[in-house]
Amino acid sequence: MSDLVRFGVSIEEELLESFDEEIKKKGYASRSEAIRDLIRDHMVNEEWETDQETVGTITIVYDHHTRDLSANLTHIQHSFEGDIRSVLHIHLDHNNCLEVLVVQGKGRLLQQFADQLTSIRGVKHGKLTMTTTGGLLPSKSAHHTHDHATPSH
Ligand code: NI
Repeated sequence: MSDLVRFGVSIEEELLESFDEEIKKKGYASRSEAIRDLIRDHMVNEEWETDQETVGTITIVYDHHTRDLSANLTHIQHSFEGDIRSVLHIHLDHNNCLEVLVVQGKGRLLQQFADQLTSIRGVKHGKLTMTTTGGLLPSKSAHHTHDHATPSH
């Protein structure tokens, strides 16, 4: 962990009281931890909005019986210009599959990819979670070699 710095903040008493109430409900042990999380959350938005190299997860739920769906999903994933770091697939019940993709790349690229997957016929629900390390990520896609030695399908 990097060095901690203390700083003072002036804030209206009422605002601080409602903030304290709110973070208590959420289970924060300290005001500092809550403020750190708020700042990190802001940094995540900033990173995604400025289209930097970043990471996220895309969760989709789909009925695998839907015609052409599996082929479409595979095709879109192979055409993705960013990096799919990992995929988790769970057969939820007789019809439904849940897939979580861990993706890395430029923010806008990841958003487009999530939209593409979510809008396929048969995909019932899709959600992109944007996250970050809080620091700069080295671009993986820049030196990416894709030799299809271990096909995923
Ligand atoms: Ni399945």
